[in-house]
Amino acid sequence: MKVALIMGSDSDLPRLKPCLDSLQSLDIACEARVLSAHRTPAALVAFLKEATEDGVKVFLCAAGGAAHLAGVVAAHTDLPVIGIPMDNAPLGGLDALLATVQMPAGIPVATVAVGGGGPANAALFAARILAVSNEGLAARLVQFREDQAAKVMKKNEKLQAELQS
Ligand code: RP5
Repeated sequence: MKVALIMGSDSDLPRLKPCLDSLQSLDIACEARVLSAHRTPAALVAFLKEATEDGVKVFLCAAGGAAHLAGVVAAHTDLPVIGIPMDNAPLGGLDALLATVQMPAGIPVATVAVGGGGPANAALFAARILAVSNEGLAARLVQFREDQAAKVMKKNEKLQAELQS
């Protein structure tokens, strides 16, 4: 049970920490690489082959600006591809969002939100794909959801206590 996270630049890495953390907390192995659709096209295609032979089941692709990474990866594989548009200056990620999400019919890319919960949701979406055929992971996702709900309820209780004091 393994995924690959490909980022177009190491400048993307700090904002991908929630993605890596979420994968780790769900016990999903991840191969992370800096590879660019534009700057290292041959190395990118070589990695896709190697990763597929190595058992990777989902590709997560993070890129900013003219973000063609997820689309190019999807063009080279039949495995699920999740695009993570990065919120770079000067256009704030709208450029990356449109470049990632507006795929032509026949080559699908599932695209998460720009910034915010996008990177973490990419990990959770990959987990849901893998959980279809992995009961242990499905159980961990149920536990994750319960823990998340419990945290929100605790925050609500705190708010109610503050409002009444
Ligand atoms: C994209 O260009 C990368 O994914 C990154 O978000 C952006 C800028 O890259 P650097 O100039 O910081 O290497 O391909």
